[in-house]
Amino acid sequence: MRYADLEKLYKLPFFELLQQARKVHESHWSDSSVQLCTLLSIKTGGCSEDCSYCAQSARYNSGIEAERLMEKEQVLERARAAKESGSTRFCMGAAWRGVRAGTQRFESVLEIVREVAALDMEVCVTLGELGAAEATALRQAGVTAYNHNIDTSPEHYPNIVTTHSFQDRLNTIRNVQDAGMSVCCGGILGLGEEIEDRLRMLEVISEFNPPPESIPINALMPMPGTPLADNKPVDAFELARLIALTRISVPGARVRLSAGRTRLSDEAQALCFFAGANSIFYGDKLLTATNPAVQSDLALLSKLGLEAKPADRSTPAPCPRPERPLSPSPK
Ligand code: SAM
Ligand code: DTB
Ligand code: SF4
Repeated sequence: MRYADLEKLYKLPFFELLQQARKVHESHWSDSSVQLCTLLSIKTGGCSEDCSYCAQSARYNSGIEAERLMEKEQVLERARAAKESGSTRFCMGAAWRGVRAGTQRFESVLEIVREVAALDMEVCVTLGELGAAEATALRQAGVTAYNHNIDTSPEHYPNIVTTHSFQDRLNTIRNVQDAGMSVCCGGILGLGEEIEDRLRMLEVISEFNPPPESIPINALMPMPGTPLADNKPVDAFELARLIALTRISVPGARVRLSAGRTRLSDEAQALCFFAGANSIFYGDKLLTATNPAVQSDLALLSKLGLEAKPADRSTPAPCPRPERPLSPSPK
C-alpha cells in the first residue's frame, strides 16, 4: 500500500479507522482464531550487532550473559511442553548476526529443526542474516516460517542499528522467500521514531512480494543498559492504530500483538484484537523478557470468545503477486 494511502487512513478518527480494519478483517478471516506461538531463545546474548533496543547485544551492559547454543534435548523438552500447553508454532531465536552453511553451529540448528518439525508443530526460526544456501537448508530441514523484522523505516534504521543495513535485512527476506519459506516480518514501536517512520515501515512490508505470512508488531520493552532504556512507553491507542493499519494493508497476514503485552491492560489488548491482531506470543517468557502468564492469556481469550488456532504445517508460503519488486519505493 502506498504511503499516501496509509497516511490518509492514519489520519482518520480512531473509531473510523477501527471500523475499516474490522471490515477488512471480517472479509479475510472467517473465524475468530488466534495463533499461539511460543518463543525460545536457543542461543542467548553475546551478539556482535548493535541493535540499540536489544538486551542481547554484546555492546551493552544489560545483565544478559552470553550463553552457548542449547542442547537439542533441552530444546525438544521445551517444544513438547509448548505443544502440551496449546501452542502450535515454536519460534526459536538466536542472538547471532547470521548463520553460515557448513559450520558446526548451523548443522546443530538444522538437527534441532528436524526434530521439532517431527513434533508436528509449525517451526519458525530467527537466526539473523541468511544467504540462499542457508535458507534452502532450513526449508529442507522443516522450517515453515522465518522471522526477520525490518523493525522501522529505512530512514530511521541507521539511527537504531549500524552494524548491518536495512538492505541487508531485505536481502535475507528475499532469500527466505526464494527458498519457499513463509516470511514473518514486522517491527517495533517506541524506538524514538516519528509517525512517518511507522507508516514507511508498513509501506515497505505491505509491498513485499509475496506478502508476509505474519507480521509481529512489538512495543519496545526498554532494556536496562541499552541506549533506548529510557524511552517512553508506547501508547496503547497508537499501538491499536498501527495494528489496524497493518490489518488493512496486509489483509491476509496473521498480525501478531508481540513484545510489550505485559504493559497492556486486558482492555487494551482487546482493542488490539478488535483492530485486527490474530496472533500472540504465548508462554511466560519471550526471548529474555517476560510475557503474560499462560493462564491469564487463556482467560483473556476465553472472555473475548477467541479460540486457539490449530497447527497447520502444510500452510504453503504465500504466492507471489505478479511483478512487484521487494525494495522500498522512494518516498
Ligand atoms: N538476531 C535475530 C535478528 O536480529 O533478527 C533474531 C532475534 S531478535 C531479538 C528478533 C526481534 O525481536 C527484533 O528484530 C526485534 O523486532 C525484537 N526485539 C528485540 N528486543 C526487543 C525489545 N527490547 N523490545 C521489543 N522488541 C524487541
Ligand atoms: C518478534 O518480532 N518479537 C520476538 C520474536 N520476533 C523473535 C522477540 C521479542 C523480544 C523481546 C525482548 C526479549 O525477550 O529480549
Ligand atoms: Fe543481535 Fe538480533 Fe539482538 Fe540485533 S536484535 S543485537 S542481531 S540478537
